[in-house]
Amino acid sequence: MTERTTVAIVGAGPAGLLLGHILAAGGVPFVIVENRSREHVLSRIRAGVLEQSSVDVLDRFGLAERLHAEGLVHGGIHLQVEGRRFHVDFEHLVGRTVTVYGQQQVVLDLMRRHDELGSPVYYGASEVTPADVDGEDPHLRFGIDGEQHDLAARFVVGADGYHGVCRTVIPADVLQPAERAYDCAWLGVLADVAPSTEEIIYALHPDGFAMHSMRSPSVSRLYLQVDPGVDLADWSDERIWTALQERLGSPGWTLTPGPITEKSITPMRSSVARTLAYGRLFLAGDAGHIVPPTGAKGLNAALADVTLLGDALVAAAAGSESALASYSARALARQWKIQYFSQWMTDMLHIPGPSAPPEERDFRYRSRVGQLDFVTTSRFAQQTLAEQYTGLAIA
Ligand code: RFL
Ligand code: PHB
Repeated sequence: MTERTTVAIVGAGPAGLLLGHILAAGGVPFVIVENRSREHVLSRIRAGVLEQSSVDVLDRFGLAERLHAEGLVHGGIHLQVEGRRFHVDFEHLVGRTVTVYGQQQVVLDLMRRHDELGSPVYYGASEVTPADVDGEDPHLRFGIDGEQHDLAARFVVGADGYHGVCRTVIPADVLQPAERAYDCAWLGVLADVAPSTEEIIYALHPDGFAMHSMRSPSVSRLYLQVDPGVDLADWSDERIWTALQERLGSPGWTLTPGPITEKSITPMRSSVARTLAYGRLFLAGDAGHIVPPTGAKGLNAALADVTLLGDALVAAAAGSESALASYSARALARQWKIQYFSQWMTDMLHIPGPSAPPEERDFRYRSRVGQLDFVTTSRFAQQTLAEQYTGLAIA
């Protein structure tokens, strides 16, 4: 089957689905092609924090109705060190907030609106293959239920995540990602229990980092720093709750455990492609860059990318390609600020794992206690954190 569109979007994660809405609002034809089933896409448990800038973008396209009804507005976060818990008050410091609303819910809202609009979104596509993206006649080839599709497009967007196909069609000497690996990973759990805190707690402990987040008034999301190679089978629910209680413990406070409904390990790495543009192919979101989750930036950066790219594609479809020509440079300049912040938060809150020499762990722990003591007593440091955590302008 041969089809033609203006923008072929690979990937129906938050980036691809929001881009579709921006193009729809601008009257630009598009097709979204996703290799997993709709159910699989909706079942992935990931990010939970939306910057104010992300909420603003969803509002701009009328996509935030349920978010405003069900999302939890947080005026700050807690930083904890040596059992001392300190509230960083974003509203007071920078007059901004963040909203805790699961990535799954964002994706569900975006999908439902595409259903209402009757948008062309293919799920379960096989062998998705971008072709001739560096020529005048780009194509996307894929199979649906055994039928071969050949989609011709003016532009192809890779919104297919870090393990997607689009970045692989860019020659290695052009893509050239700058990368950093971390010596730790996060064990994340979802639990059917009311959160024991109103706002997120980020804690540094001699055993490593721990975090208490949430998804709703009755669902908690918690994370523990672990070594990258650990086996989930070694982490019983009881061991997890004991470690969380130990690391998040603070005088006069208790953590209420509950049934764990999901467990996973997330490795931590940073990677930024040298360019997000190759011929008529543009990368957005995790396809172009990833950060460790400590700053809560991945989802927000994906939404910011497609805001820039969507506006540029709408202008290009109307005959002006100058915004598209500068998309990669603008998105990467913003992204490197996000990389810096994510690295800063990660380094501040993690120490080397148990396999590192004890003297090194001790030095790193003590220097981070010093850093957290500084941040929790300096208004300037808190303002810097608050400005970045609540989100940079998308421009
Ligand atoms: P996604 O969400 O990975 O979506 C890409 C989509 O492309 C599909 N795909 C393909 N489709 C067609 N053909 C192919 N060959 C394809 N290959 C892949 C995939 O199936 C998928 O549907 O990328 P996108 O849209 O760029 O969104 C990025 C975010 O998902 C990601 O950055 C965040 O989840 C990162 N992240 C967090 N970000 C935040 O802003 N705040 C947070 O609090 C936060 N916490 C997290 C996180 C990520 C985590 N994990 C598991 C990686 C916490 C965790 C634990
Ligand atoms: C989450 O709720 O999943 C979450 C919150 C803050 C982060 C990362 C993840 O920094």
